[in-house]
Amino acid sequence: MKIYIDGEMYDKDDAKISVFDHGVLYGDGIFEGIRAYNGRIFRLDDHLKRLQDSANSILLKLPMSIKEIEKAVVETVRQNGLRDAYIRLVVTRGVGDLGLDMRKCKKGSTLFIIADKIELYPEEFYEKGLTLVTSTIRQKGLDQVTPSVKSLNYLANIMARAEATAAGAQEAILLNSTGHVSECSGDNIFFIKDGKIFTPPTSAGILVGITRQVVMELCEKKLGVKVIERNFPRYDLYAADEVFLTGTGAEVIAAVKIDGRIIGKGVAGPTTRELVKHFREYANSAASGTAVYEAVKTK
Ligand code: PXG
Repeated sequence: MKIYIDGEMYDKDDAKISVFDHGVLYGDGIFEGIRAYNGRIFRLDDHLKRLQDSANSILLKLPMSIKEIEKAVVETVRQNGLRDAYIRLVVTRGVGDLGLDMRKCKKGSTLFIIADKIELYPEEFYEKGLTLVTSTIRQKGLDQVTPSVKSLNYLANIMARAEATAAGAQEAILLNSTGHVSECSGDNIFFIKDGKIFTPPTSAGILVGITRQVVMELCEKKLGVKVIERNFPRYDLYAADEVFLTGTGAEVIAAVKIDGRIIGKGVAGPTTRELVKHFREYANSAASGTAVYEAVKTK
């Protein structure tokens, strides 16, 4: 495996960053989780836009231009010979001293890219659906560093996921400070009721998922249904016909049991199944992203 760090490729065992990097000392940094399907990097442009937005939001100067970062991502996937991959792109504040002051990180930010094989939910989960529980951990408020920043501070999400695991569930729902549903520990959430499709708005405190965006486009183009972004309580999930999650890792996946309540018929519903099919078709199509191996890029 070859890992990219600040312009150089390293073998896995030699890919190291300083213990004085503020990414390590304070979780001061941002990241993107990206997939490649069939030799194309899925919605790379959108991921890099979100990276830029996250960077601006935390006063972080990216070490190079978005165009150069795009090239580095493509090159890392290429050098690892992968067609289907999970790519982790991380930008840290860089090496500083033991204080919080970001001005002490004089060398500037560090960027590294790992491209690996992907670990997926077993296919049976796409038929049977996932079990969710509501976490006791609240989503960060909008008056904190907003959850829309994909920052290296994932402790709340990790703790929420641990609660799910302890309860025998696969994912945890985070409510926000007003008690509305925001998202899951690593996925956005949607529900379907009487043919209408709903998802929480950005103002609920969510990571604005790339998969969420693609699924909203597919709902409109393929199902002729415009997704409604509005705040909702857990009750709406319990009373839904179908609930599904979206994320880079999970793609589109049904949730069929939430806090002990059976949702709909207790298996992946017809609309969710249709969306899974449309999503996979799209992900493997030439329109889905940046080509890694062809000389001429088709977007
Ligand atoms: N909410 C949160 C909190 C996330 O971390 C999403 C929503 C979905 O966003 P995207 O852009 O992926 O549709 C995420 C993304 C992992 C993993 O290793 C987690 C994510 C992405 C990739 C891998 O568990 N979370």
